[in-house]
Amino acid sequence: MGMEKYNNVDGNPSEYLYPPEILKRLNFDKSPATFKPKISAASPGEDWMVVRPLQRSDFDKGFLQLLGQLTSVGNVTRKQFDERFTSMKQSGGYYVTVIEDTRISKLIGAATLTIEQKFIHNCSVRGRLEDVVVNDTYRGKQLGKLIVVTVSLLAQELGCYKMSLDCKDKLIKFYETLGYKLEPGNSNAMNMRFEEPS
Ligand code: 16G
Repeated sequence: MGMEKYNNVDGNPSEYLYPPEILKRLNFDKSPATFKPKISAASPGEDWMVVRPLQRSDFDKGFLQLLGQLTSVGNVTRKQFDERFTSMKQSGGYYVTVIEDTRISKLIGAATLTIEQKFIHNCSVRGRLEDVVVNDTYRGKQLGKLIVVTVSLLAQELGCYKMSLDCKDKLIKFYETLGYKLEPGNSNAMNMRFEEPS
């Protein structure tokens, strides 16, 4: 897989958001999650499944429809998608990661790691797990675990001192099995919601 596909920002549809090679380096034995059978980002368990960075062409592979299973997406046009892809890539720190069913060229899972630069902890970086979604018709393939462990190991690989998330109460147990903890006295997520532009 050539780096030219990664570096290209001229609208090449197969262009990656970040270098795909990093995912192959992740050591799944470092995760507290248990996979039965054993799978990883490099070997996701089916030959028709691939775990990879978001590509520009994913607009046509149902990425936004998949996100629509998580929350409101709105009517995002191809131009808006393209501009956001370019802007995420240029600013760095956005690791949108997906699972594709290559038999039908559709995305069936996604999760994002965002990296926040800090002055604290020796100018360290903090990871945030965002927008985790798996197509529920693929139940039983450990895809939720696979995509979350992938981006969590990626956070560690990229030097994050911690990785945080917020989620619905019913998902706490799931994230606990993957190594996330409710820290005593420090486990509240608070939001201030603003009116969204129509
Ligand atoms: C969940 C997601 C968050 C997403 C939000 C959308 C995870 C771990 N958390 O909290 O990333 O942005 O839902 O909900 O995936 P909202 O549309 O109400 O902001």
